[in-house]
Amino acid sequence: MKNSRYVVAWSVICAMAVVFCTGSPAQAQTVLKLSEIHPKGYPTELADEEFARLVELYTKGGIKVDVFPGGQISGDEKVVIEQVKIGAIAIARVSSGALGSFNAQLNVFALPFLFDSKDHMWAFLNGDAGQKMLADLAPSGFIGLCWYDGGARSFYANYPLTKFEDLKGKKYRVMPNPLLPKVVEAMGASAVPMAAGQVFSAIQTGVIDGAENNAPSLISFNHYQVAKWYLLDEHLRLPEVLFMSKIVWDKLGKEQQAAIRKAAVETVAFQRQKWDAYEIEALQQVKGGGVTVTPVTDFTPYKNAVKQLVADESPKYAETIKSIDAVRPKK
Ligand code: GTR
Repeated sequence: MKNSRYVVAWSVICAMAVVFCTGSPAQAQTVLKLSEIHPKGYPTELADEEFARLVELYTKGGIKVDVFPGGQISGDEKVVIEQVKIGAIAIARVSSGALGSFNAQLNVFALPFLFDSKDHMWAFLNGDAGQKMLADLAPSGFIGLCWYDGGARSFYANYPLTKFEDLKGKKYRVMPNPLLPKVVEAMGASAVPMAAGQVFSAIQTGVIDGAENNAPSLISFNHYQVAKWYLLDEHLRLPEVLFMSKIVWDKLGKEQQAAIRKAAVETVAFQRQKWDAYEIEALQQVKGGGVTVTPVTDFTPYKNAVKQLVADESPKYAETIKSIDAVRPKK
């Protein structure tokens, strides 16, 4: 117990280096580490950089955010989240799919076909219920700062995958999350949970037949090089989250906390704009890389396959789903 307290205290010191620029405490600068799995230039990474710029501006140099892109700290978001929880990493940007293992309310996003569209998702995320979900990360040891767009996720594989029936009996990687394996299994495939950093070689060596993600991730993780079929069934929209360690947060002053919040909120429109442009470009790059991309015109078999699962799981998220339905675009 004594030992683990020591580890936590030491970790927080590492996450929160205080640099005394001139030796005078009045000019001390707090340096916070931010972990990002995607490489430099990816839409979320650009938003992290913008966030860092704004934090430094709004704290008048009192806080510097150091962005570590490309999974430099860890290519496993589960490890990153654990480190944020104990205060060893101050800030991270991860998928809500990964964070769902630490904060169950987020697993609502792991329900397939939850949102009708990108606009529908944002109407919810920007509304009171979406913002409350960020606030409700606190009991898990996190301060939710803002949502970012993560597009829609679809299946891709190293064998001809052009229709629903092709999923049957194949092995697909999923993010470690309590609900995601059930989604893939409901669609007839078997689910293999693993970290994003392991997927490339797992596809290459045939440990798995495929995975599921948005087009930008197929490029950023180079998966398009080993998976030559991409079936755009768009079964999930998992928003990205920028969040902070509550342990580190609680050590900051009120003004610094307000500056961090303001900076985060202001990066949302920035990230969405970068995302919207890159989503289109990345799909072109995937096609240009020799991948056969098949759009889905009839979603019926996909939706039918997960119908029972959605019915079984939905009661756990009844309040949130009510708020999601309330902003569902009229048909
Ligand atoms: C991406 C997301 C990453 C990571 C990855 C995954 O869409 O941006 O943060 O979670 O998916 O599948 O592990």
